[in-house]
Amino acid sequence: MKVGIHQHVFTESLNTKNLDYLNIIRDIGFDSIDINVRNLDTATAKIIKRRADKLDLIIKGGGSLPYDKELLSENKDKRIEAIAYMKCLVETVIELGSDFYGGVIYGPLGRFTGLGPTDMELEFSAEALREVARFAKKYGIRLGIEPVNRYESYILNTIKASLHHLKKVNEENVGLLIDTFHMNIEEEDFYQSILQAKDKIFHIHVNESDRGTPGKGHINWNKVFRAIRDIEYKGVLAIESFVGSKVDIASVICIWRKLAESPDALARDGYKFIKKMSEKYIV
Ligand SMILES: [Mn+2]
Repeated sequence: MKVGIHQHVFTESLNTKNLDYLNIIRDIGFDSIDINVRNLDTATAKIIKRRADKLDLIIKGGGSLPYDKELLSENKDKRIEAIAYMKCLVETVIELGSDFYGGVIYGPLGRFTGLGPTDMELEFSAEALREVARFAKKYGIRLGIEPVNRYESYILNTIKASLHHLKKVNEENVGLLIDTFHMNIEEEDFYQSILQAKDKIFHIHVNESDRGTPGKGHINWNKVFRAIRDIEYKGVLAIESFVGSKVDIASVICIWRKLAESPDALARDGYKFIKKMSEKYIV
């Protein structure tokens, strides 16, 4: 099983000055890195790709829609603007040489109306995803919609609702990015919910109940790994946490404290734990 880690464990933004994080990650043993493509220009993306290639490190693109990209607005111009923005992010994913782009890409993260999703909003979301998926497909890129907990979005909170949305989108290269932190809040059972999604799962964020070090909280990892084994998941298990990220992320997902001693400690301890669990269940 390939184990990855999110850049946000180390830093809010990757740039030409901190590329050594890639070496640190590789040295620990990780096979893959999740990179946030928001605020990443294509020139920097190219440089990151070169370093990752040298290290034989896989890249998975990520990045949720910001608050001001009103993909679900009744105003058509705003929707067009949001779709154009998403295509720009996909262009950065192309430069990174990644085959994947996922996150809260079905509506703006952290934006609420006080109601659940309307049929019209879901239709706008599906329409936009269809358009971006067709664009991404030309470059061999798959999209992953990530259901997140109710405090971060009202559009898709569960795997079940997301599978329903996938049917509406109806594009083969759109699937799920599932995340154990969100699942711990919204799903009834880790095993059953992973099983129902099966081969629609394109990417997985292994994320502890407190968003700290995997293995130190109360996620039912035995159920998670049993399910991953039973669906014969072949993708990456990427540790996601936010030790190295500050203001920009905190304002949306409300992380106000240090989740581990250091990014390095979280990465090492998390890697050991995920490796141990996958050896127990999969290898
Ligand atoms: Mn996640």
